[in-house]
Amino acid sequence: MELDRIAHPWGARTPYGPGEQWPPRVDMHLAAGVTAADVERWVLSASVLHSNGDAFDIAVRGRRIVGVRGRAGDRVNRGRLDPKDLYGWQANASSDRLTTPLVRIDGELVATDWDTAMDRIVAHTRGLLDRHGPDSVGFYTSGQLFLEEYYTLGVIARGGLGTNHLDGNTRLCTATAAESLKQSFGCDGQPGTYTDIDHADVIAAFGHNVAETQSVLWSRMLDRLAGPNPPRLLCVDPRPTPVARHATIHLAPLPGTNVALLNALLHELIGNGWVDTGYVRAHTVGFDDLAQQVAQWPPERAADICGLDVDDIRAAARLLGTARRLVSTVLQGFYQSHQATAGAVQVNNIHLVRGMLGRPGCGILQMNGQPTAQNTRECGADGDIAGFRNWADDAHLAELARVWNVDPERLRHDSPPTDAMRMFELADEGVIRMLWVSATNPAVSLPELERVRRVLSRRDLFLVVQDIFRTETAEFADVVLPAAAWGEKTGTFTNADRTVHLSEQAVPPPGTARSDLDIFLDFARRMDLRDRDGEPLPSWHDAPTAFAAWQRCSAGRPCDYTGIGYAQLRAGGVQWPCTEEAPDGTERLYTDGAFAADPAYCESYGKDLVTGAPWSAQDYRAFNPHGKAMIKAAPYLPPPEPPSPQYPLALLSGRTIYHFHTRTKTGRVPQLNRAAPEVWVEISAADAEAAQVREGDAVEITTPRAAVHARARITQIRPGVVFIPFHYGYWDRGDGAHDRAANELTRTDVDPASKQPLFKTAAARIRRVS
Ligand SMILES: Nc1nc2c(c(=O)[nH]1)N[C@H]1C(S)=C(S)[C@@H](COP(=O)(O)OP(=O)(O)OC[C@H]3O[C@@H](n4cnc5c(=O)[nH]c(N)nc54)[C@H](O)[C@@H]3O)O[C@H]1N2
Ligand SMILES: Nc1nc2c(c(=O)[nH]1)N[C@H]1C(S)=C(S)[C@@H](COP(=O)(O)OP(=O)(O)OC[C@H]3O[C@@H](n4cnc5c(=O)[nH]c(N)nc54)[C@H](O)[C@@H]3O)O[C@H]1N2
Ligand SMILES: [Mo]
Repeated sequence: MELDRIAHPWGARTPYGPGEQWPPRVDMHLAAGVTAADVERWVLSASVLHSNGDAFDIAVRGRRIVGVRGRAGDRVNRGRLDPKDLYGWQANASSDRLTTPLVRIDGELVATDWDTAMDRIVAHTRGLLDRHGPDSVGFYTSGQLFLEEYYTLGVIARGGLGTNHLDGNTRLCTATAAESLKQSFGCDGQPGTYTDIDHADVIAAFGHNVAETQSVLWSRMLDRLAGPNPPRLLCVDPRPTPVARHATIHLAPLPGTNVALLNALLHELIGNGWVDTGYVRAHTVGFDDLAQQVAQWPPERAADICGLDVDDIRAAARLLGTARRLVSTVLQGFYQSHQATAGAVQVNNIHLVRGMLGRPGCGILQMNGQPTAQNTRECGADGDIAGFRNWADDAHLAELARVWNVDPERLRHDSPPTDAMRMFELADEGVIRMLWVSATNPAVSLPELERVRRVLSRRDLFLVVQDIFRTETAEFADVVLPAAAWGEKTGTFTNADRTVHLSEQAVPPPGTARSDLDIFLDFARRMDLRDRDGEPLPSWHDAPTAFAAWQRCSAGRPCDYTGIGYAQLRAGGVQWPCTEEAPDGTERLYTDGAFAADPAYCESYGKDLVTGAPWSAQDYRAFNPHGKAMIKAAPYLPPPEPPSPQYPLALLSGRTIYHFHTRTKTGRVPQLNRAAPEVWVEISAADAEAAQVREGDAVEITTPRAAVHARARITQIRPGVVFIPFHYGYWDRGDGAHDRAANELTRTDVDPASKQPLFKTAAARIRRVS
């Protein structure tokens, strides 16, 4: 019998013990009236609604997707599927998919053909390049396209046009994961692996509601918890999430106080001698500075700042300090705050100090969120350079210029690659005059939406929006391009533990929609982009040839794909690096205490954790001449915009298990939409009583930016804190009113090192409305 996976999101338990293999459990959902016998083809794919990388097959009948079935043999999920994946594929067949390009004529978006739309874009780009140079053109892409698409876009933007303005919505998502890994290990790349869960005796989730956001990974944890010798669980989250409910210790710090808490935990680890001194001496630099800084952080001090019980902090430290095999996961409760990188780096420090890295059960997962965020980063379609190369190292740029066969001068800029938040500022200042947005919906997902709308509606900004639906952002566009969705195109993607999956085309796209890869390549051809020998740039023409080009670009770098082929991926996911020497891929990085941190090899020279100022090559060489892991301490700084008499509550925003982001897909899926049809706000009983709010009442939430309306849900959330999901934009509202999107309320502000926005920091007040 198929369980109702809305009511039971994690499905049935399959308990297992430490060191055992996670038992398979195959989840399947087929359209009403369809049985497995009716399915004509099963087409290989994996999830695009989170970063877990759950592998499954798409059921096809005729030219329609009719369901999905988990792949029992895959290392990531062993057949399990998340509720969004079980039901989400139905969005592909929505009747309101974009099927033709649209262009703006007399203020209205009207349907047109591809030649007209693309020629407009090309004429505009040419004009801007002639008059203002490449830095008048910006590209804002995604964590949801395929590897082949990012790599192609990166080559076009950086190598073809020569602009420095290319970033992904990964800036909002995993910029801090990448930055914290660069800070600690010299390079992006997840040290750990999901199989560490199978071995761990302690699992710690830092600002990560893994139960709702990587629900299959959580099923793995639940199965360990249900088995013999279960791991103990530490949850650090101000909310009573499902993770908190299963935790051995739940610390609910006041929002924005992570660094104070982590400093106290490190104080206890060092003070109690829970330190692997041999590891620290052999493989790290910076320990003495950390010991000095955290000496000032007795748990009493943190307890005060974080609003925690001092004994709970001590107990948590003991859990971490006496763990023999520790896995930590970190996500948006750390990444979307004012000391994002500083906080995430302290989690890395716990593992370095304890020597808990590169062995079974000892892993760090600086998580990703989006399905292909890792690819955006490694392909350099964000503020990184392809192949985890160092933008500040001329030798790296010269090498990349050779791979692309372009003039190295085209890749050289005086400043780091522009981050997305800065790109919107530059557009606001009239410097960026064309913005090409692909597979992201900034009119709902960026902070402070009133400002975003102002920028997007500037008359001197030529806006291209490439999406599968007519989104809130598309409404501002000059040209809208209809894209093929997942299931309608072929390509690879890499999950949060470096597992690469292949997703193959199952059905044709609707109307004249085309894959993002085809669109980018068409643009390059129409622009007549050429390499140094006058050959077309990029030189490839489809997904397999793009992948082959990427393999050459990745050769010798930490994310080496040279040993991975599409044929091999048909048998199951493979973890990079995968080379001739490691033909089956690599489960854990840094197993021998050797890091990708050599000054001539590292991806970044690092940054000051407080100011974000980049270190120079000299600074880096002085600190870390032999390429060891780097322990970096940070002082605690109070969050901006703390609660005040006028705005007495701390406002958090985030996710529910049933929806993905701005709901363009999950809002169109009956099961998922019914499960969470409208926006709500979580509030404690004490705060509800003070505001005379009862369960289900309509309330208004006001911050210094705006007010939105939501239904009250009274929960065990800590008093003084309220939470609103950010999924609800206004594409599905007849009235078009924007009074329910969380980002009306949020502020424009970033972590200095990663430039990730502070979605979890705002002061608010609430009142009941009739
Ligand atoms: N169902 C579902 N799954 C998803 C997604 C989705 O939209 N829906 N999106 C995917 C993506 S792109 C991402 S990035 C991930 C995000 O996955 P998560 O990071 O797990 O999700 P969030 O709800 O954004 O935030 C996690 C938790 O951070 C806590 N938090 C807030 N402020 C603080 C703080 O100051 N300190 C601490 N310690 N915790 C704090 C919140 O209470 C919240 O429970 O999910 C991925 N998976
Ligand atoms: N307040 C608040 N704001 C947040 C967050 C938060 O926790 N709180 N989290 C942030 C995070 S972590 C993230 S990742 C962002 C997500 O923010 P967005 O990226 O803006 O959210 P999505 O709804 O996923 O937008 C993806 C878009 O791509 C389209 N799309 C899907 N598949 C394809 C495809 O194959 N091709 C093309 N061309 N388009 C496609 C979808 O229809 C959709 O419009 O939101 C951020 N904003
Ligand atoms: Mo994300």
